Amino acid sequence: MFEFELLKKDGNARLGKIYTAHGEIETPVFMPVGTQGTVKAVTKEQLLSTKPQIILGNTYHLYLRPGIEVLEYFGGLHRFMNWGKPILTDSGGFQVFSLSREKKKEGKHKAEVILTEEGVKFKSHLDGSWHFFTPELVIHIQEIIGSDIMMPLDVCPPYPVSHTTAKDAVDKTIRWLERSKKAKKNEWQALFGIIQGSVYSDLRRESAIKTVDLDMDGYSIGGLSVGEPAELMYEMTEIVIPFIPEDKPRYLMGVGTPENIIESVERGVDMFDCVMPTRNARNGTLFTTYGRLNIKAAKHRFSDEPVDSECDCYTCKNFSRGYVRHLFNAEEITGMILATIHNLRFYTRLMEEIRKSIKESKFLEFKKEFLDKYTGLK
Ligand code: PRF
Ligand code: ZN
Repeated sequence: MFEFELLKKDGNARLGKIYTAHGEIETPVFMPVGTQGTVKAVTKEQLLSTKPQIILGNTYHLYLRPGIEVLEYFGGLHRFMNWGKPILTDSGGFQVFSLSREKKKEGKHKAEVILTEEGVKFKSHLDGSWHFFTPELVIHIQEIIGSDIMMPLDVCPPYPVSHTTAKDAVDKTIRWLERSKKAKKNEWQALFGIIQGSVYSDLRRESAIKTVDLDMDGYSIGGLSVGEPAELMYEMTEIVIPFIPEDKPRYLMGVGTPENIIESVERGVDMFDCVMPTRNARNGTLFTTYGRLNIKAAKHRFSDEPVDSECDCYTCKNFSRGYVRHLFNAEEITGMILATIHNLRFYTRLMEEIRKSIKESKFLEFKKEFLDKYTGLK
């Protein structure tokens, strides 16, 4: 029920197709983030108007709320949220660590994550209650959620981190992947392996080799885009890609900006997810052909132009920058909705153009054209 087909290469950039129980996905693909069973600020119909192929959900959040009993009662996440297309779920490995770090920064609590060989004990960001995730439980939860693509529980260290701690994270992530694979019951759901190793080349190589040895349905590159310079992220991606078999999809987790995505596609990445289009939309930062703009700025007050004249989204077809700016300044919810629709369509259109350029063997030409405009070189 899960398959990947490599259709064409242009340099290292790849055009492919993923087959899942809930339909096909053309790659390279961007997956909008729907952490809590909704892509924030849009209804299913509004989301569909941006032409997404797959969305992402989070095991951590869905387990805490509404909880697995509710998800089981409703027959899984697809049925619960009335979403017929594919869903990928993240394991919670990353959220457990990053949400606790956020709290630490706020100076609110002490030790909130306890890492052992068995699993990870963590405090809920909602009510402070303690929970214990094991690789087996995280697979079980994702089988109740019924996602098409599951992620195993992993250890994602912060940046920077010592070689020793990064090595521990790699080793634990591998041992947990073996346990995840054994725990998996449903044939139709895919399970990826997650490559860790921070910014250490030797660890990245070791992690890639050992993860690929376990013959997973696809391979995620984790532990990047956590504050390291973009060049290091590209370097680490370049190191692991040659170890991943050509006939399996590669997913760069939590990435990124349009520039990050283009650079990573060039290096052979097939799948991306990021809160960037949706989160930025809600604070008034919009992506356009000529770069980002802050729609709240006074200069848009009398603008009768669409947000992006080259965009075919509902927002750009119907409203002016001046109107969207007004909605933001008046704190009307519709502002966030219109901005989210636009940003999501900007990202899916970017991926459509990337795929077209690979199909026509013009990826590098596309890259130059896109970046010249986007970064203001015109
Ligand atoms: N692991 C998991 N999810 C993730 C990451 C990771 O390393 C990242 C890193 N950018 C984003 N999401 N499980
Ligand atoms: Zn638009």
